[in-house]
Amino acid sequence: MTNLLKLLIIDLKGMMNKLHKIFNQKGYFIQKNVFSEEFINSLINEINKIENANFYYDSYKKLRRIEKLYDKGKYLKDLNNLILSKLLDIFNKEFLIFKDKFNAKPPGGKGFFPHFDGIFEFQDENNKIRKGWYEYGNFFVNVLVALDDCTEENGTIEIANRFDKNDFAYLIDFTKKNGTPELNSISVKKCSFEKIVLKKGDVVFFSNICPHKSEKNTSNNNRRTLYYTYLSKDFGYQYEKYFHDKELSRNKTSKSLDD
Ligand SMILES: O=C(O)CCC(=O)C(=O)O
Repeated sequence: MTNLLKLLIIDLKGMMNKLHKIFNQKGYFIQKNVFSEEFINSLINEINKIENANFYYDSYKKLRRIEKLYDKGKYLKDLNNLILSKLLDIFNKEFLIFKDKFNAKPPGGKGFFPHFDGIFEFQDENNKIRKGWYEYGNFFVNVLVALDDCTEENGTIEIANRFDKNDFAYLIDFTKKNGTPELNSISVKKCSFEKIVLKKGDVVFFSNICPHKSEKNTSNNNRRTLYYTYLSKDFGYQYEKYFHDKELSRNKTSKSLDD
């Protein structure tokens, strides 16, 4: 190996360690220009043709979300594999996909209340109270891929620093405890949200314990994003179980403002 190549590898490792540190301290970071316009267009084409996934519409009958789609096309699968290898580089740890969704925020589409992800109680089919995502593991990474430019005008995501302790019993006390992970008003006041402005093809990695929210899309165009959420491989492949439990769950409340 040449000295230059060795230096480049050391440099790359240093960069990955830095991202890992930022994730542990702050809970989120942005990577610019990760995917080409061509790749993103191929993803959009695939998403537009999907049939056998879970579709959600808002009260105006506009498509808001598609779930269970990561294995429904070549590019969607490639995306998962590319993210898995990035996660391995950054965290020096293997992950598995835990859940996935395509969010379509159409013009006029409303935003999301400030919330964590996965910090809520749900009642299973036997009326037993369950601990949100923490039924399946406790180390989650959300990966948001911008399929459109995400701007203040079209209601881009806003993220605050992660809370200090990744513990379900501790975090639930900061929420409204209404079956969703929505933060209570005292907790919201403590958060300082950063508007995350993105270009098509940029990616945001963030912890589920970073409060996040978004505003209405006031532009004339869609704001489309893909969210793939990963769980440390230590907890096994929980994807099917998560969606099965979600379907049977008696919670019907939502953290979105209008769906
Ligand atoms: O991208 C957004 O508008 C926020 C989405 C969000 O927080 C969610 O789907 O849980």
